[in-house]
Amino acid sequence: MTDNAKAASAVRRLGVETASWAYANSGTRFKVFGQPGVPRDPYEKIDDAAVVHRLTGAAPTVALHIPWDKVDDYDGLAKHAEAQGVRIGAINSNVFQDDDYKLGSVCHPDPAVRRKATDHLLECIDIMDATGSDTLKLWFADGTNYPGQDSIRARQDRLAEALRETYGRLGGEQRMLLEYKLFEPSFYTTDVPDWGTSYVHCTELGPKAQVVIDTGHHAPGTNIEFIVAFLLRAGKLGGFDFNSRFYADDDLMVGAADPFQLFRIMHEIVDADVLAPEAGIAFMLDQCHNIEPKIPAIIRSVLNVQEMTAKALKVDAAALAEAQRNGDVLGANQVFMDAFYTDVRPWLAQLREEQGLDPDPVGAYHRSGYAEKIAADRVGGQQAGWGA
Ligand code: LRH
Ligand code: MN
Repeated sequence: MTDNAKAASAVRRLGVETASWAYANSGTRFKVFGQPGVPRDPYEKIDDAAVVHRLTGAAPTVALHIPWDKVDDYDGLAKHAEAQGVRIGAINSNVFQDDDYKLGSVCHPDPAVRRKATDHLLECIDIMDATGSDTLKLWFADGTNYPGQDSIRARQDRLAEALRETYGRLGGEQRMLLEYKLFEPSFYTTDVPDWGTSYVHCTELGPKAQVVIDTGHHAPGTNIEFIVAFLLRAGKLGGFDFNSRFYADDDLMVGAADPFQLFRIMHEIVDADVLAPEAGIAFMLDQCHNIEPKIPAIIRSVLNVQEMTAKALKVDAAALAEAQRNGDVLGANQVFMDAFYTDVRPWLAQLREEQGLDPDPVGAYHRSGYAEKIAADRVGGQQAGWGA
């Protein structure tokens, strides 16, 4: 198989997981703007995710968030997804919106609150069993706002205890991904603030626990691709929550604020030969479309991941390795930049046509009339959101 054919096959097999909550209303503390046609329930969120997959051919799974996607019949929801041509992906826990969690959830000083939070994590695994999901994604807002508020070490002991119990409940092929975030909503300590903290907890837990990198959760100037390379080498990278930002956890479209960063990240993935689905790296979107139309924004995001991956597959690996071996700093950088500056869009459009897809998925969405249809159909009821 030629390099070009290998690259084409790799791109065709790339699966980006969209987020159910990105189809719903979201905003900031200042305002949550509604939009016409926003889903009212998880079924309608899955319908929209299916449209993204139908038009891109590259978004076969959709992540759920509990309780935002709570339903009476999870098996029924999974069957609905299947009928629509997608599958349920990661199940995201939520122990950050209940009044009891003001001082934390699994790290809370009160054992009764910790019990409640841990029971929610276990409930999420029940939902994985019911939907056929193999991935539990954990993010904790837990932290403190003032020095002295609580014991930093004691909170880590509490966290480890809850993670241990949750890990023990995982069955068969199931795994758990531990997400970290530098700050917000806590502003002094966050109990899982960085990759190192997540890495140590995941290593203590065992092989079914891995780190998830949310690209919006780092201090400004953090070299994220270094973290990617390090965790890959350690066999502890489980996946990504892709988005982009100019300042903090802005949750903008991946590749919008810093396409070169996304290219550098995907280069580490391609270079380590872990792009294929069987390598088990989850490429998930975790975004909020506060002002832009949500479905075309998510289509655009999937295409951004495809484009930066295609550019990474265009890196002349042999020339790069030789320049690196020879200490040819500028030569190596030139090889790297040549790939980044390669316009892969015509090639991707051709690949889509070969797959029977419209070469311009965003245009195809606008031409489909789907936006008008859901705006007309989805009248009444409560538009879905973060319920905060
Ligand atoms: C926290 C986070 C986490 C999700 C939430 C929707 O900022 O990135 O991944 O649970 O966003
Ligand atoms: Mn995230």
